[in-house]
Amino acid sequence: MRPLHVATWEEVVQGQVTDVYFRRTVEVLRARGLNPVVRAEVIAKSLPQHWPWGILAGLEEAINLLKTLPVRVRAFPEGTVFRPWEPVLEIEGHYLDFAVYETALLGLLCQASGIATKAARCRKAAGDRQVVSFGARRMHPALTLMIERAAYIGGCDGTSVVLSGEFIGEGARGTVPHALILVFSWGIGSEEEATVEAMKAFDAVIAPEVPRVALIDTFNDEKFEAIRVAQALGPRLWGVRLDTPSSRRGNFRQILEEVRWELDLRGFHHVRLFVSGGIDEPEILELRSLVDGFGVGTNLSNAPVVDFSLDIVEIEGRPVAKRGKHSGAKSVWRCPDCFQDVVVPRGTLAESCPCGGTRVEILVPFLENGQVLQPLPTPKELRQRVLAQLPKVPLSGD
Ligand code: PCP
Repeated sequence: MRPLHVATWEEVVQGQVTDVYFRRTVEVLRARGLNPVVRAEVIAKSLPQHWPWGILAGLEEAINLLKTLPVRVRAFPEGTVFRPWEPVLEIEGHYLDFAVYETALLGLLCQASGIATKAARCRKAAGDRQVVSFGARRMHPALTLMIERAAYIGGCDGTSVVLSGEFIGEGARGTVPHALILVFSWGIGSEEEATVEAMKAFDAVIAPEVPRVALIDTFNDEKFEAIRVAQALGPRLWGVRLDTPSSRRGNFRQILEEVRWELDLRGFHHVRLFVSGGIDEPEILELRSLVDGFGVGTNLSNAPVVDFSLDIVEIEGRPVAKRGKHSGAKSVWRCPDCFQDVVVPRGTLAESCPCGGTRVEILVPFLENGQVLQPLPTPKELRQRVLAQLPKVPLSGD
């Protein structure tokens, strides 16, 4: 019985999550006694939506898988900025020892890196404004921890799912759903007072350290709801959330300016504005001067995947690659000052950067026959690693 239609860890480790042509390839090569030592590297030749850079994520899971195999692995540390054509991971070993794991390996890196990169782009667009991952409900729940970990590493300030909060070590964040206001409208027999009464109850029942964020678009005009709930909760109101339905959204910025004006006019300068519903980079850039926080759902959890591929580039020490790929083992050197990279044949020294900086190698030994050679930082540490790099990369490739 498989209540959730997902593969188990055991099935992944047994190589069952594999495209059948890998299994047949193993059969043919084994039958012909061909099992050379190869190097295979993971690169993306381009990135979605003309992204000039990506954030590598999913590496911890990839290492958990690869450490069950007799292979050597070099990789960029998780949370590292990468660019097209840079090998972010390289496997060295007998081809038959890892052939069937290509499908699962790429799946672990492609999806998580897409989400982490989108989160980092939203982070950059938002500046010091809050960005919270609200997208778990758009994806299969078996993926929630991966999705929200990648969103957090990429730079989100928090995630909405309880279990993700425990997994990441950063308590789950949220406001209130429309359902709370709707049920209160029934409970008190009034739609007019439902938001205020629901928030008063929230304030009375929920632990004081939880920010009081009132959802103000359920029944009435956001401006008047904001004033009413601010008058009801006063200094205990952290903010108001506008999830205004698209049919009523019109000029969202003007609605927010109006709410801000009316709140400030009445001394509620402390009440922050939080928006959600269809939020992506353009909305963040347009509203960040006015809004204190963004709830990003679909555009984060359904971020485009990074089109990583794994290709053999060396067989028994001889450089060889398919058309369209560069053969041979490589090194990637990055200048910490100008943040520019060079990809060179492995063993080529490239310390000195034209900017005067001293480059360092970023494709580092990670695994040797089951031994993990690098620390696997916590999500918090990985997030800090990403935040430290973001000032050095542009939002657009122009
Ligand atoms: C949605 C819910 C999600 C937000 C919006 C993500 O509001 O709050 O977290 O939206 P997105 O996928 O468009 O970015 P509703 O669907 O109105 O749900 P609720 O009443 O539960 O807040």
